[in-house]
Amino acid sequence: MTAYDYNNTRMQGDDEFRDDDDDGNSGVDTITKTKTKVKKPSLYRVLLLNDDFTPMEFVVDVLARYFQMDLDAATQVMLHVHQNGVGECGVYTYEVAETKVTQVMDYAQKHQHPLQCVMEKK
Ligand code: TYC
Repeated sequence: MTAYDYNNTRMQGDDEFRDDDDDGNSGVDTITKTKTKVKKPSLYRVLLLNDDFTPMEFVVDVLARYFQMDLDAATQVMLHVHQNGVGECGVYTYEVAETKVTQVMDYAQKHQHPLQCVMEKK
């Protein structure tokens, strides 16, 4: 009989159980320890790319609308992208980042602007 049984498939627990005498070995308890397995999610940067055609006001609107920036922050990020070619809008878990990219691309397309939004693993 194994005294310790590590079960790595459990998502939470960290429990230590002291069994009853179900091993039939009177006076000897089996301790089962479940190891807690917690993984931090990978993070992704959402980036805006510069182009020569999308109006500055539209980019500021996008940053305020989808990245919860106030007018000052949105203008700063827009100017950074305008001057450097690329800039960070925010950092999110995979699904949130993917949703932001889709929202920005759909919104730009709807308004017939060539604005590009991408994500990259941090
Ligand atoms: N370069 C654009 C212009 O001069 C403005 C712009 C800024 C476009 C940021 C895209 O991600 C962008 N109208």
